[in-house]
Amino acid sequence: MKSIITKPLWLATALLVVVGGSMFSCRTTGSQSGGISSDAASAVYVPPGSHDTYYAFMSGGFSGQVTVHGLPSGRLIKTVPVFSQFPENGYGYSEETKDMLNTSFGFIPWDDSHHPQLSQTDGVPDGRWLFINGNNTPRIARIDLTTFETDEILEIPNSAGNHASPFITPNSEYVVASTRFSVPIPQKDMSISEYKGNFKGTITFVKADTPGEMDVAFQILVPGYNYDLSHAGKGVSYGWSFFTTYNTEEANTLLEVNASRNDKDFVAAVNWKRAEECVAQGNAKTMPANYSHNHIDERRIAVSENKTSVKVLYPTDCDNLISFLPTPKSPHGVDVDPSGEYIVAGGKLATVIPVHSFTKMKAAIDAKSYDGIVDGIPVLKYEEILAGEVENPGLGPLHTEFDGKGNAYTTAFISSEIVKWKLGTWEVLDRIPTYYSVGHLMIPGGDSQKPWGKYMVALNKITKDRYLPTGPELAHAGQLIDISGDKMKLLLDFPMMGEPHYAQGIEASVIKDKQVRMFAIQDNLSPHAIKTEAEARVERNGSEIHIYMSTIRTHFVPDNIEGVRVGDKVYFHVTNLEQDWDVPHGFAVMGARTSELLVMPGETRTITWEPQQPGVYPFYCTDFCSALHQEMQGYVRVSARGSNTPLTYSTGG
Ligand code: RUQ
Ligand code: CUA
Repeated sequence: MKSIITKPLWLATALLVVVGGSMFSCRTTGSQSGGISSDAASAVYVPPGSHDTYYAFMSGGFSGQVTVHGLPSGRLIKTVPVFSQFPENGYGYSEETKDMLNTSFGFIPWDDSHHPQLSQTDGVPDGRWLFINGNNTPRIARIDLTTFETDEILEIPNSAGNHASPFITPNSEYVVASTRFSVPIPQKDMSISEYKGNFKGTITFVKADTPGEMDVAFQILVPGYNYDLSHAGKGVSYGWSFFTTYNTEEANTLLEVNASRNDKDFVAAVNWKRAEECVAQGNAKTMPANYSHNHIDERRIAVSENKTSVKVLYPTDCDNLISFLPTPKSPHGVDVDPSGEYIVAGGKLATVIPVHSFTKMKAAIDAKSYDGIVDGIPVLKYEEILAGEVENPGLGPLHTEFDGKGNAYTTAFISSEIVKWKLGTWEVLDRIPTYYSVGHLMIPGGDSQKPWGKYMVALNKITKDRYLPTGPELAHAGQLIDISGDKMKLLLDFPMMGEPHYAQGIEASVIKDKQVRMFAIQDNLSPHAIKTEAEARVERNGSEIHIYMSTIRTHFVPDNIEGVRVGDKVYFHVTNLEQDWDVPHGFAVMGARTSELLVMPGETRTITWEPQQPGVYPFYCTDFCSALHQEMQGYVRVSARGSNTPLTYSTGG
């Protein structure tokens, strides 16, 4: 969400002049510590040997990954590869995982990940799975939180820029996906100047509650706006999901000016329970589509299937499916309070934070009190559905989270601060500067029905002077803020990977005792597994060499292999026979054009190698596994093309 920085300067300047302040300029020259209180150090100190009390899942932004930090320490404890290849463990390189990155465009080794979402039961994060969107080539991934591995990725058809995603419904029924960029649907070759009225958006509901079976339940065809963010209704608004739009002008060029003309854009309120009825009644059209569904099966191998159609609902074929809630001024985030009654929009160019009332919205829909109808979608009246407006909320409000104690916290990007305000009275209670240009914020459970309202993390786009400088690109960072008292207190800065977007947090106890420690070797269903060293072997099949190799502290079997020729394709099928927690072995061979393999206890992983020249090539274990780790090695002898060196290998013991 870097685009806001490049918002026309005149806008930012105008807003600053209107408010008559120069908060931004004095902030940027402010003190380094930025008002850290004296007890901050002890509040974030997690003594050596102790655990943090929360897991925080951070989007890896343009790294395409997820990072896991502990709170309150901020310590980075894991990188989970999702949409990008990861040479550290072979994700996306090994034969068992590379199909996770299949799409209808072929193999795509990168994406831009924005919004992690924890699975929920009854509106509360339950610690089973984490979902995250791929923004560039529209996809949604599922991470299993017993292994911290990505085990499913679904591509989203009829979408372009999967930004309003994957915002989950309260029982993990659906994760949503909505197109940021409207495009011709179905795609075709046409002039961009014909955008208005011809390009369309889609809002997609993906079935999410069964691992391995993510699929598009239905899509809704919507006008050609930009769909930006979303959150599901809960409590009283259970059964609804809300999506912000901007560019209701349907401009196709110079959006920074042309999409900022309308005084109000819309929050689209989608009644997904109603959508289910319409689909069940056969009101959806089946449309050809081409998209991939990838998942890790019981063999722990990625399988990729190609899907060929989707169900599309037109709002004209399903009454009361969507309503448009007029919302000032290119809204960005949309957040629903723990009760489900208040729908808070972050009008990034607005001077107030508008809060819609779900009850009033329902009444207006029932009374058919419309301002007009667009493509079958009624537009409600702003004043009629408004619960209240937060005045003087800071400049450039973007995202809001809740503490479960009746308070809301909104980030203000332009004035670099977080503003605390009260639900119901809309009065501003407190404000705290952030360093700098805060985008999202995260309170563990802060978008659910039961926030753990103790800490808040500000997710900043710019850090300027906060860290040691590192050339042209500086650290991205989170800032931990104590929200347990009346006044917010800054506790800690900590750097993060990629550009931070959204994050999720959960009490550690929900997850930490459910961890898979190893895979039982007797249950290893890989067709390339060996269960004992005695099964280790090398087989030639034409120009393919299959090496069935075992690892255990501290040797490979086989460790010496001869008879490989230039022109062969060599498959190293490495099975880790260890049955102990935290004893992976690594594998790397000189000249391989892939990555290393990191093989977990009881698991089999395969990497391919095409030797280019005759010689003797060492391989070794890359993970320091014991005192004799440096002894864990072997050689492959490679002979010239057509040579008759016999195929031999050591059998150990
Ligand atoms: S965005 S800084 Cu990509 Cu979630 Cu709002
Ligand atoms: Cu195995 Cu080092």
